[in-house]
Amino acid sequence: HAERTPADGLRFPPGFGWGAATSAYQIEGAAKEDGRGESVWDTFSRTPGRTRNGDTGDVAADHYHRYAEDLDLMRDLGLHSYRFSISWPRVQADGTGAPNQRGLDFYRRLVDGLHERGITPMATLFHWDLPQALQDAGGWESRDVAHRFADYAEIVYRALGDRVPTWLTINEPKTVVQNGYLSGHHAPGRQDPDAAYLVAHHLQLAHGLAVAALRATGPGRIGPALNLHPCYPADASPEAARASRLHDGYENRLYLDSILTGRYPQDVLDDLGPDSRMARGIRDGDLATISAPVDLLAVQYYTPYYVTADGRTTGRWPTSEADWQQIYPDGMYDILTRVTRDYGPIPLTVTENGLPTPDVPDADGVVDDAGRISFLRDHLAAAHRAVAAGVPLESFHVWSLLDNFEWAEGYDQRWGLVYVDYPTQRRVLKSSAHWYRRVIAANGL
Ligand code: PNW
Repeated sequence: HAERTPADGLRFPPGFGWGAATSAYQIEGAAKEDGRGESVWDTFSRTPGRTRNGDTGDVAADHYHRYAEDLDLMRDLGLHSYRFSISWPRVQADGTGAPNQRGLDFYRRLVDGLHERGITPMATLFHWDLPQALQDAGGWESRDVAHRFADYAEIVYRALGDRVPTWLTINEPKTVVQNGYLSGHHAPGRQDPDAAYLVAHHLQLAHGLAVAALRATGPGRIGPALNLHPCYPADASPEAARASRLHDGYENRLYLDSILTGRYPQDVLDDLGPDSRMARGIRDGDLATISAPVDLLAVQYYTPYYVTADGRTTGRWPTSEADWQQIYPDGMYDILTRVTRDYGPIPLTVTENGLPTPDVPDADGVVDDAGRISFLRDHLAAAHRAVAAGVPLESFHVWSLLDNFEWAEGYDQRWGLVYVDYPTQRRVLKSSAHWYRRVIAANGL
């Protein structure tokens, strides 16, 4: 059990896993190498006006070529766990058919390099880089894409399953729904609410089919990676309570309930209506597929929502450089304890938590990101309180290991523990990286 003593500060349970996270399109670059096909993010980022400064992931942090150096950084930090994602278009250029061995070989080298350094790999199968050819065939609006995802997952398990103990299916289905199909701020840049929730259903279905594919292929733990947002009513009125509850349905229960209870939340179904494309797209047996037992739940926490009586979200807490992020560490405690209370003691891992800071090396080359240290300290203290309250949290991953391509924000926002000087690709450990190394060594704060 977690302990707290005045002399020691906050100790995490023995064996707690300390990690950092990245995703393929955000760090790898090498967009045209070794048979990689194009993804929706190649298309989107190369379309004028879609990303800040027209930035693309063509080069990013050049991790595809510099992975060995990055593995050494991870070892120097003392990481126990590294969460990365596999690029579907590296494995299947067009999203179907025979695997591209050169693409799989890259991940094999990466995974072997992790084991050589005593770091446990945690692989995400899909972090938003859908093969463009599948988008051209309808993307996630097409039910068939969920089946193509399960085929792809099986290829990856066969190649890497012996060396990757923990698998995550789909990173943040909600962000694909909301940013890809509601705001249009992310690939594929659509603004179509009716399509958005059909996409949600197909992403959930794809998750369930990928779980079944792993069970049929070999051992290994598997679960979803969900960004969860505690929702709080903005005033004491019954209207605000009701609005906050429905907001919670769209943000959290749509994804949690379908996977962990086998039902979509009725309030959300009622709100969408029986004629919605989602309602019409749900077939008999789909929820049984979606709710196949999982081994763990990966939670990503960045920000809470404060919901007004008329259903808008509003500001209450200080924001980070990301306009959507309000800094509220107690939200970490609230969301972890709530998941355990509502869904039972399923093993949890935090797979993302972090913020962007305006980092610049000083004259001595030091990158002093004090804001990241205090953010992580406060969120870890909240996670520790959740553990002390009985939450089965087994590991924590900072988003992100490296500065990287922050989607529509391009390279302007720096989320890494490690600074990347893009013109030279030189890596510099920020103050937070040195601090995190000490946290890991002490198993706590
Ligand atoms: C996550 N929100 O996205 C992603 O998994 C990462 O790839 C990304 O770099 C990171 O968080 C930082 O943005 C999110 O609006 C996007 O609350 C939007 C939200 C949360 C997470």
